[in-house]
Amino acid sequence: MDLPVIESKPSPSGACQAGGCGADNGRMAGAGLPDALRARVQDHPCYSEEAHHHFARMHVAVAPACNIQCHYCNRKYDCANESRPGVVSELLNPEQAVRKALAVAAAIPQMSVLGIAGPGDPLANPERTFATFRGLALKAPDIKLCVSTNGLALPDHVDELARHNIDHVTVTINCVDPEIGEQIYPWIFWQNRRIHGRAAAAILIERQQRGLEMLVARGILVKVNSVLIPGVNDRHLKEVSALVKAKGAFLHNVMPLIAEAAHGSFYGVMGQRTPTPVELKALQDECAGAMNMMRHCRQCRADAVGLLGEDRGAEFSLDKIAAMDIDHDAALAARLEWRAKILAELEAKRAAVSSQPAQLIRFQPPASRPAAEAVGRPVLMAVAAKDGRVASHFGHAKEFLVYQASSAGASLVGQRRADAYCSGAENCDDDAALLDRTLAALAGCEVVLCSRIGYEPWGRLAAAGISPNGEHAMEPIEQAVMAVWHEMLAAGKLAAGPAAAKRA
Ligand code: CLF
Ligand code: SF4
Repeated sequence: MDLPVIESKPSPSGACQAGGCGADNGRMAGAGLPDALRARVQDHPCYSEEAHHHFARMHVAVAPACNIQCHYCNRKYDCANESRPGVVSELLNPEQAVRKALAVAAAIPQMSVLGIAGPGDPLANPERTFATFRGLALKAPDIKLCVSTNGLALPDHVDELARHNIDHVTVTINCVDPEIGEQIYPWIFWQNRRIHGRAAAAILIERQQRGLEMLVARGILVKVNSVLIPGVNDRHLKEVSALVKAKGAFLHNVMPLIAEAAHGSFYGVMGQRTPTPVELKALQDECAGAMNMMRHCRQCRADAVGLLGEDRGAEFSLDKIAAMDIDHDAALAARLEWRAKILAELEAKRAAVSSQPAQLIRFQPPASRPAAEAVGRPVLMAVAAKDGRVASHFGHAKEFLVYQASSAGASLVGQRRADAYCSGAENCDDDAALLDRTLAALAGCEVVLCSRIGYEPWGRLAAAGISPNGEHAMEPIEQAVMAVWHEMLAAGKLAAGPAAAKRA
């Protein structure tokens, strides 16, 4: 069987182009990217918003140790720089990790990326991390390799990352000022010494920046994660965003702090406030003037498996894998077939969009509706989505994707977690307390699109000023969102004014 061609990496100047791609290219694998760059991100669910509807990632928890302490971390849980605390991952050795990755890649043809993101720091465990990458690269060379690090050990490992053909590296950079850093990091462990306070933060920041520059110089795509900590780095992250973009980072992912007393982290115990969805979006919007922002991160676990937003890890415990009968050649063929099909569909979509007049790009209304002139205020709409379509029952949704619709088109601006409160297949009327929580999670949205919805939630949404809409079931999300926006425009509901300003 022919193996896929591994893309050669562009020169450092190509990577500078990566840093230079505009914030308007909010979908990251869209028409605005140079072809060579698009080829590198179009099947990575984190680096391409489009891809996240179609391609899956998995993490293997092979990295137990960490070389720093973050105030939002409790070592009982996974590294909070890349994954949310919750349940401790099943720690694997490299051989087990490769076996698990191959089993997942055989069962889920959408799988395109293997990431190592914890439970500690992958580069504080370099032997285990690189042994895992080596093992998988030999047996499944079509799978992209991805790593997420706090950056302290990064300069020591950039050459090895490049040698292993690791094309996507995430560095968590929460600050570029040691005065702010000492409020986030109580200590680091470096050169066989524990270093505290501002001196520790200064070393960490210097190592992160040096590592970023070295990666960019080698043409490796860099995503920067930042944890938004209200009152600590919220006013500072715009400066971080501008700096990492200037140094050639491809993408910036500002994630909300998770701090709950039950997690036992310093911030959790001290009652540090977490940001609201509105604060998160406002900061992402501010940074977007200078940087290409990621809006679809799910803060997934260090052993997450599947499409972003779903976790199929329980299907692939070591005992279940041992019982699986796997045909690796057939699995590889299925992955390549899936990839070719999805990429052809995305290419066709791009070609259709680029053949339209520039001012009508992005889902203009049917001829019977008003043209997409620059009138009408932006509207936030929550979508119960699956595979890029309006495809989930309202009561079954565990998350809603939030799109902003305006005369400029539809763009993803975030996601809100929800509890799937409905246990029945035919209605959505089950659990009132869970419904209350879902309603609270949808604050600020004016419309909810879903494939079906029951009478009770319909009435509750309407009473809360949110219009439920089940008329676009199975349509592609952006097409459905823009159709609803144009209906609202035609009905005279989108005049700019105080009410609109208040909602935004
Ligand atoms: Fe994993 Fe991270 Fe690679 Fe993605 S996750 S190592 S870049 S393959 Fe993705 Fe998960 Fe957000 Fe991370 S949604 S937490 S950004
Ligand atoms: Fe915890 Fe990750 Fe910070 Fe290490 S880098 S202390 S594992 S959040």
